[in-house]
Amino acid sequence: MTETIAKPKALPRVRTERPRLYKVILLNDDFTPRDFVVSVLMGVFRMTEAEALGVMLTAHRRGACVVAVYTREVAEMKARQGTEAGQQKGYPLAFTTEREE
Ligand code: TYC
Repeated sequence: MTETIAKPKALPRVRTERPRLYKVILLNDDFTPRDFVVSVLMGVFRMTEAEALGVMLTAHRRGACVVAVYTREVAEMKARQGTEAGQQKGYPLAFTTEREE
């Protein structure tokens, strides 16, 4: 009887790529009240009042501020929720998304 001894098989090399990340960016405008911007940042992005105030002031002074970084679907959903919250009140508040390098 012939006996074959199986050679141990090399494990396949599995390559997992990390998902690309997207920034949510808050854009300044001249009309949306500051405290409304703060309340949207707290509600949609789960920020504390102090964090939201800092982001709002940076956007106000510099024109825009990165709010947070997420995978694409989450970033786009949060940007839409924030923008729609402003539209409901008739404000031009706007969030955009941008792919990270
Ligand atoms: N510039 C607005 C004002 O003076 C406040 C504001 C801040 C609006 C940041 C949008 O992303 C913004 N009422």
